[in-house]
Amino acid sequence: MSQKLKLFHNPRSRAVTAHWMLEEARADYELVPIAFDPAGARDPALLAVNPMGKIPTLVLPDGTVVTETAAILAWVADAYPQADLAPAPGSPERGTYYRWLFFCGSCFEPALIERMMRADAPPLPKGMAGWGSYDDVIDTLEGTIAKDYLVGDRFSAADLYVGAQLWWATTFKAPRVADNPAIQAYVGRLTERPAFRRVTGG
Ligand SMILES: N[C@@H](CCC(=O)N[C@@H](CS)C(=O)NCC(=O)O)C(=O)O
Repeated sequence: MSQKLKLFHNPRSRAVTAHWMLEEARADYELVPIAFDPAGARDPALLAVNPMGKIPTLVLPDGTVVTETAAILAWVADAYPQADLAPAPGSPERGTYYRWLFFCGSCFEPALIERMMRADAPPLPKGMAGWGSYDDVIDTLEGTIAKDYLVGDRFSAADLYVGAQLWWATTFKAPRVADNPAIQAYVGRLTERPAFRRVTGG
């Protein structure tokens, strides 16, 4: 059995975030390229491990499958403690770290998708939508990223995820992101990191 981690990957997908994380951790991994079929057919090798047919999907050497970007980042951070990408379990910073790591998938991403893909529809009721509203999400992020890092005074997987999503949102000109000097300064600091440049070829 291969001792390497396997990341199902496409360079134009959320798998870039997981790839960036594996590079930050200096993990031993291989990429399994996944092509997107315009007709929507999913790769059978991917479906065999993840019935959602989604990437990123990470397969561990023992065959365990980890899906969902936040889960992959949390797993990698804990598996490579020497890379110092997460505060120690039980430390006061751990709660803040989890908060921002999970904010992306629970709040930022659905809010962004609602705003970009349902721009003409009335906003969903704030009390029902788990992310409240796009503007609440952006206000919250703006207040948080004013300091260099989300957790304490150093880079963590939470910055990697928030930074990757803000960078991704910038590429398609998301309102209040692409034209926001504080957000762009934060994204700029993170995307200068050598590991990010290695995965994006920048
Ligand atoms: N909840 C997943 C979302 C993953 C996802 O939607 N990935 C997209 C690529 S960015 C995908 O695999 N799309 C291909 C498809 O659904 O066929 C995560 O956070 O990782």
